[in-house]
Amino acid sequence: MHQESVNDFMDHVVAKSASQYEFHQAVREVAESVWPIFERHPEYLDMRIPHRMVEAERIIIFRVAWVDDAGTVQVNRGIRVEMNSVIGPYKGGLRFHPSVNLGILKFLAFEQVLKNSLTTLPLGGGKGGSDFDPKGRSDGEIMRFSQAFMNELFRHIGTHTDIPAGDIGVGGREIGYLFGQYKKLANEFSGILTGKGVNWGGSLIRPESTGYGVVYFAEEMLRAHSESIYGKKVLISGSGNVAQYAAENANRLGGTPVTLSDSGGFIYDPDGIDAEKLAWVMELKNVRRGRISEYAEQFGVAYYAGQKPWAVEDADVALPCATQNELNVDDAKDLVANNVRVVAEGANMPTEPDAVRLLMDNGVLFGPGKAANAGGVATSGLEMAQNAGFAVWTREEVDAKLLGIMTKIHRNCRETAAQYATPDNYVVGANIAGFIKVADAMLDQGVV
Ligand code: NDP
Ligand code: 2IT
Repeated sequence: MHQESVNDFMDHVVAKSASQYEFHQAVREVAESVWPIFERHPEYLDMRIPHRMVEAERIIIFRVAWVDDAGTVQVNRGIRVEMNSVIGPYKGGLRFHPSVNLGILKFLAFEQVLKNSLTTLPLGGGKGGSDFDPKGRSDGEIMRFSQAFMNELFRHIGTHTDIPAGDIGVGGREIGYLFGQYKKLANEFSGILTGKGVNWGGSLIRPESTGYGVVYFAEEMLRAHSESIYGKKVLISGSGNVAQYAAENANRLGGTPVTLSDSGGFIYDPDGIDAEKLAWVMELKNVRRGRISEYAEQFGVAYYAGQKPWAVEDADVALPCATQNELNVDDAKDLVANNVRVVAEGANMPTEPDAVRLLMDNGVLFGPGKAANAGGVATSGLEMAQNAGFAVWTREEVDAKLLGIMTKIHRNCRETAAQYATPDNYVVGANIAGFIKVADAMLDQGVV
């Protein structure tokens, strides 16, 4: 049976999920990494582990009907992909964005399974969301939509079954409304979401954790080559949760973040986006919900409408922290031409496959999202542990645990990569290490 090739397998995947391009992209990368291990481990193919891993355990698709401020009835689609629960309950974020569809959520859920496996914590994988567009919506509309979304989702989640969190378009505000509605419907105060407010069961450092973690991971990549982020110029895309705290941690470690972006364009601040400017960005984005172009007016720097930050010269580190496929092969050529040392993915799958190849072929250290951005979900796991033990840990405790986890993930990727490729091949390292833990658990638990 193990004569089947990656291409045969991908034909099967594509036939069963036509037009789910992002899902095909995510699965192909993993299949290409793990196929060589089937020589030594034919049992994985004999037991159809890859075929089972690409089939979600369960997908819930539901209508979300709600009334906007003008009194108009709005209808959106809600989805929760419960991908794999072999090493723990389904865990993964909710995305509210007009581009959300089943293929995007399946790619995110598939990545999440392997990412959560790497975190060292007992977390399965899932992802959900809606095609609801929060842009321009009032707080009241966000609340009513979130409540309507939870009116169905509450049946399917639970502390030992499925624990959603935030992602694009879902931050502290939305988690609050979702949690309040869950509590009303279930008549129970329990940790069924992570990213909660710190006064009502949330963990300190969870908002910071994805951005902090990606910078800790980039630092580990540099340290493996006797370098550090200290004094280095850092390009960041996005200006949401992940981008903001990536910039904060780059500053903490002595780097200089110089760009931020949103879907309108990017700003370039050659003097660095320091703590004071970052506080202004957080107010802009998290309170006033404005556009990053306003930064350029506020601080007298350049704004590049409709462009991405990857061509900025003399940069050392690039952290794509916005969305999938935001860094293409031409962007990768710019990064190589500018001698960038490290690309670490804060977003999920922001780098297109041919761009990944070009970067790695040219000696750029490349940290794939499922390893580099795993600090967010790992800290969600720490929030779950605190909730389960009625405990509240300090900032310092959680930050130290986050750093420890990122360091372990980095070491695991390098050690695994060294067995099958070269230590610097973090793609192969992350995919194989993440896969083996899930695959072995699936073998242990039988054909289900
Ligand atoms: P936010 O909603 O807080 O911020 C998203 C940012 O990305 C915004 O600046 C947004 O700009 C920009 N963006 C979104 N879609 C697009 C697009 N199609 N084109 C250009 N820019 C876009 O989300 P997060 O910061 O939470 O998430 C960012 C990335 O990180 C996502 O890939 C997410 O999956 C990933 N991630 C998030 C984790 C978390 O804990 N939050 C954990 C691990 C990964 P605009 O406002 O103009 O749309
Ligand atoms: O992509 C991700 O890892 C997240 N959006 C965070 C998931 C979580 O459950 O904290």
